[in-house]
Amino acid sequence: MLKLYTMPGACSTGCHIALEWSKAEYDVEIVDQASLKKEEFLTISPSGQVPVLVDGKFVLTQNIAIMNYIVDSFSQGKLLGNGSKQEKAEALRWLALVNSDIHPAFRLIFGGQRISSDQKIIETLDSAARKQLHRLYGEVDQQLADKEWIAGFRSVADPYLFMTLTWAQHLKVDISDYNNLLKYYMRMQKDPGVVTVFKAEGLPSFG
Ligand SMILES: N[C@@H](CCC(=O)N[C@@H](CS)C(=O)NCC(=O)O)C(=O)O
Repeated sequence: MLKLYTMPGACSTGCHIALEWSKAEYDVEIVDQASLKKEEFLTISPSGQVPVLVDGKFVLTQNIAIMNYIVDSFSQGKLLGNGSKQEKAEALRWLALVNSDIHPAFRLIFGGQRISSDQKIIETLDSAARKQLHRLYGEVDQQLADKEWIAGFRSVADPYLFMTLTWAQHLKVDISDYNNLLKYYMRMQKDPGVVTVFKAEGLPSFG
C-alpha cells in the first residue's frame, strides 16, 4: 500500500487530497517540522522535505513525480484527464506553474531569513515575491473565468493550487481583485476530499 509522509498544511497536503480524490487505499504518516531534519526522515528524503511517497521499497520525493505516481497507481481518479495527450499536458502545465513558479515565490516570503540576515534584503524579497504572486494568480484567475477546475477538469493541479491559496490567505498575499480565484478557493474549501484530509491532518476547518 502507498504511504504518504505529509506535514499538515504544507504542499504535501495537496498530495494527500489527490490520494483521497483517487479513492485510493493509502497510509499517511504525519510529520512535523522538527522530524523532517532527523536522521530517520533524511534517509528517505535527503532534502528533509515533504512530500515523500513510499511504495514497498520504492521511495519517491518531489510533488510532480508523486502526483504522476498517484495517477499511474489509481487511474480511476482520472486526475490527469481522460487519457488524451492534450488533457494530460494541460493538467501538467498548471501543475508545473504551481510547483515551479507559485510555490518558489512563497519561499521568498516565509523563508527570506534563510537567504539573508539583512532585514532590508528580506523585505525586498518579500515585496518582489508578492508582486510576482499577484501576476501569477492573475494568470490563474483568467484561466478560471469559464472553468470550475484549473485545467478545465478536476486534476492533480487543483489540490496543490488550493494549498498555495491557504498560504496566500495566511500571509495576506493580495488576491482581493481576483474574483474567479476567490470563488474557486471557496469551492475547494467545501470539497468533501479537502474536508476529509484537513480533518485527518488536524487542520482547522473552514468556517
Ligand atoms: N521541490 C520540492 C519542494 C518541497 C517543499 O518545498 N516542501 C516543503 C513543504 S511545502 C518542506 O518540506 N519544507 C520544510 C523545509 O524545507 O524545511 C517538491 O516539489 O516536492
